[in-house]
Amino acid sequence: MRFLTAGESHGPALTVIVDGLPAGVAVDRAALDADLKRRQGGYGRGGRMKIESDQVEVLSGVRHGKTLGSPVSLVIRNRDHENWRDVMSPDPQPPEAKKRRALKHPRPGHADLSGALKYLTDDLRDVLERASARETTARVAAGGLAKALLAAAGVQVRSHVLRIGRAAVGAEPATWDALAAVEESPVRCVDAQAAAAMIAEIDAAKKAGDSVGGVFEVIAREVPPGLGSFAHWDRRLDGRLAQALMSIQAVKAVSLGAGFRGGDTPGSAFHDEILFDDERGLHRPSNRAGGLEGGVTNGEELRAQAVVKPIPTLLIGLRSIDLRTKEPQTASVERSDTCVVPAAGVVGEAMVAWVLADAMLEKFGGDSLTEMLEHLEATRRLWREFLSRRPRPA
Ligand code: EPS
Repeated sequence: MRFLTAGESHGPALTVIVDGLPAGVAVDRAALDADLKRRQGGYGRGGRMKIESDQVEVLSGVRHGKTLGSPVSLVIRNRDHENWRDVMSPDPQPPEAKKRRALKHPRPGHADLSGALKYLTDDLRDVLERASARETTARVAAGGLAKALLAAAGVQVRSHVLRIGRAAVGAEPATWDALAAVEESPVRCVDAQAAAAMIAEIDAAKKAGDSVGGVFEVIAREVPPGLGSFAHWDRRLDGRLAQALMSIQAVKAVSLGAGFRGGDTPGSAFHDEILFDDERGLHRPSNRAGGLEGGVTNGEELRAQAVVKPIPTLLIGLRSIDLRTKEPQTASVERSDTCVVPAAGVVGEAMVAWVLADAMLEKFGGDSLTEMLEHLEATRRLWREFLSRRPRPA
């Protein structure tokens, strides 16, 4: 499977073309829109989200609620575009239109400067319009289709916030059932006390004209074992998940399972022992590996975390320069969010769902969902046989 997004933050729309989905996947537009709405929410978002009310339009690849196997194209309109028609027009404009929203002072941490050097432009709007995390709305729509495929195979994906600034949940991993309630939390956190502290962190940052980052976790359940491969670097599923999560705007670090603890914990206290009994079958008393060993899923819950940096648009401008005069200048200030960590978790779900759906198709394959599910069922039967085999006593 592959998907390609297009669209600028203040252009007419975001578009995504999803290719390679099998036929017969149920497409529930209300479910896609619900994810778009979750992505728009979270405490700490700015004024833009009051303007937008993201909804998916399906242009192709779906008929009567099911995918056809042909490319699925989706569009999400930018309502704010109304206010930016001349600034974002594809046609030549008088100089005033170009000047009206020109940005000359690159924001440290944003793509502004690296993009200006890459494209040799001193109007940073040419860069930030596409670099903007607005693009993630298209990813969430694509991820919604991946989630639909996974759901048919019994795989579910959820996310929650572990940290915002100095406020964090305890070290104990959140249970799957606790995750159901996070949508009621303004910061998508399982722990009410930690959530209150997170909100205080966002309030303090906002008051100071600053921004604040954090950490989210994505968890997938009922992931079949054997997805990915240890045979080649680019087929290892841990690497593919890390790439997908790292590619989310503002993500600066990714870990799987107990990840960073692997650097300071002895092997005996880090690895998950392997147990078997007749009642529970194969099982593991812990899951510090986060559901992956050797770049291959092992049947445990998949757990991935990502660190989201504080977003680079600050009201207290950091030191920068005017790209035209090279004189010192305070970095440009745009309307902005204070914190996007709760929203980033929803994007993380989409990216993890995408990678898992792709890996499912790789292993179980087929042009229709029916074929894929039959192959999965047959493989499950083989696993059961494999695990019940024992040599006869001599
Ligand atoms: C963003 C800047 C803000 C955010 C935007 C990402 O937009 P604006 O400049 O229009 O106020 O709200 O995020 C979204 C629009 C979104 O849908 O997530 C940036 O520069 O990255």
